[in-house]
Amino acid sequence: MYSGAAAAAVGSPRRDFISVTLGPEEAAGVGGYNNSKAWRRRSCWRKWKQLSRLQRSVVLFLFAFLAVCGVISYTSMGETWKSITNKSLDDQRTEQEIPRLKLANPAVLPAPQKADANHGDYPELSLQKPPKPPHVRRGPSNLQIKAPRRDTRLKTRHDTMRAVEELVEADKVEKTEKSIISWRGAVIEPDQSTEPPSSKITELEKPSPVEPEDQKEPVPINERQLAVIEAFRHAWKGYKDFAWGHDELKPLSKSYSEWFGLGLTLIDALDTMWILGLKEEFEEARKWVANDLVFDKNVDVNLFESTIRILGGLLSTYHLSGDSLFLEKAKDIGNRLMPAFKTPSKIPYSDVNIGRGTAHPPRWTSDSTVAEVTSIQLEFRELSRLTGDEKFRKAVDEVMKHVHILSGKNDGLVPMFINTNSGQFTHLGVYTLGARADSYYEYLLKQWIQGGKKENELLEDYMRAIEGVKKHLLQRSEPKKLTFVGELAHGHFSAKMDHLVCFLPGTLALGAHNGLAADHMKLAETLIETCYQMYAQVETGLSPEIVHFNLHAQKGHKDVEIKPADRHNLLRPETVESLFYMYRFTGDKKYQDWGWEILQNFNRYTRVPTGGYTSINNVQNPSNPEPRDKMESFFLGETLKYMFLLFSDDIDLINLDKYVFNTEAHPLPIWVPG
Ligand code: DMJ
Repeated sequence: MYSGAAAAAVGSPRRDFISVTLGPEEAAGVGGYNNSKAWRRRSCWRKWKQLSRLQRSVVLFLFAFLAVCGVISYTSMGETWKSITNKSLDDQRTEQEIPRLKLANPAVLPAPQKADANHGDYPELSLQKPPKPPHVRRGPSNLQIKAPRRDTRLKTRHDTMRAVEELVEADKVEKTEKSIISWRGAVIEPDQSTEPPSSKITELEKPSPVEPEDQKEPVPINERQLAVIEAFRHAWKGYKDFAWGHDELKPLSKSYSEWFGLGLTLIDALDTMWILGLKEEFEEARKWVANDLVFDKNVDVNLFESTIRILGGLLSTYHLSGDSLFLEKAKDIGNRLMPAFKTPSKIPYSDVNIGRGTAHPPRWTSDSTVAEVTSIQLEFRELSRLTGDEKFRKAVDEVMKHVHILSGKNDGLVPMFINTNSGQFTHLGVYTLGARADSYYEYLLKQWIQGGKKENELLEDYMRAIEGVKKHLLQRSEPKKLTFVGELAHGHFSAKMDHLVCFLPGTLALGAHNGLAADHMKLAETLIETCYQMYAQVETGLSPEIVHFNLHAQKGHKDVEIKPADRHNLLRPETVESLFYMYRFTGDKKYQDWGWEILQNFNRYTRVPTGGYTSINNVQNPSNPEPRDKMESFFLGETLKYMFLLFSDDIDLINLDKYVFNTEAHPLPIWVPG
């Protein structure tokens, strides 16, 4: 209440300050008190008149200001009220909008828990931003950190805003996609090759912003997929009953074999179980990883094999499940493998003792295998991205850079050995796409894809190598004129082809899908036909480990000849792997049918009734294929996984624009620029 004469507020002479005075009685708090309405009105009016014009305007302005504020807050309260009273109506509308906006129930996993608890173990690691949580459609539900239910998710304005942002993002992606020429599932970016080289790999640090994978109704599992699940369960039963926690099942002797003593089959199979939706099996295996998987062991492991199977398997399972246990284990094994890189040339040794932290080459040589030292990159690069620790990536990148400039190649084709002291290729003059060189070519392309197609040296090496294959290694057989990939030894062509080479059609198709030359796809089509014939022309319908093609027509001879030493089958995945890529990119059902034949023949000749599948010694003898009593871990890690994916019509089941498979079929995310 303002009145009277006592200066209460501001005694400044400046005109733009208000000087308010209080009457002596009020100021003193004494005097008569008349509270009649008329008196109050009169008194107010008198006081109003006593104010200067400036004071009056200020007061009026304040009133006006307060009035405006009042109106605004009334409106917003009204909206809140309305939203409360219309809540159910609003909810219904939101529900109806969901399908239209394509935002329904995104299966957003919360960010995988960081491994804070273990910081003490790895003081040098500064954890990077956790990856954007992967979206999951399959897998044990109680291990998924579930998205809130749709109705609660979209209730708040914040969530709606987020949903709209996602929509805008999705729209952007869609627009980008529209500028791309595509055929069923295949993507060709016309100006890929014009992209400027970039060594700024640090830009590529974020995981792909994957679309929620469960937006659509899950595609129902079909009969062939069910047959794969049945096969997996049968194999798993044998492993569980007789080899639990060991490296490989010996299904006939109902026992196991150890290679590294690290539960190789179990780890290799983790993400397969996730993809096949085998909840119980996955949970049980997870428990074993949590309680029994120990890397602090005085044991020599092969760097390449443990990287692709163990590190790769743990990383992909981490991505699919969002469960930080697997990342912790991946970091542990990753760190323990690092001593392998301590060599004079930085080309890693083949073997590491993961308990002692020492590494060494094989006893008889100081050479490493070229495919081995150049096929560990996807895994270590991903480990660096997840942990923020560059040492993993630096170590493997250095190998690639070194090999990139190394002499001794033949039109991009590499020899099979490299010396860990000198860093030079050894045993020059022998070139193959099979054992000891195979995945060098595969990883050139796949690293380029993983890194967002920016590392041009990788692409150059890949393109040159494929030209080298065309120039030196391709031939056609008789009588069917199958195109095959042979070998070159000191200038002499050999019509020998390992089953391992059958990764190539899939890789070529993947390259074409990513914008590389269309003739790569043509070559892929002819080569996969050849790989299929390596099965179809054999008595059991299963391919041997190695075939020799006939270059000249001979009466009564097929294209494929098999030497006695080569007629075993180890349940390998390469042909099925390529069939999967071919089907994904072309939609041609014949690839599924071929895969189905192969699965049936595995069931016919390699299935052991008491559980498990076995490698066989003689693919040419259906009445006695001579079981070898061993189920390799890649049968569960790769062969059955690719079978299941081959029979699926759901291109989002491990979308090939979001994931790249390592050479052991463990999917790792493709990075997008941060
Ligand atoms: C697997 O370990 C990998 O696929 C590797 O690249 C080659 N050998 C086996 C499967 O045949």
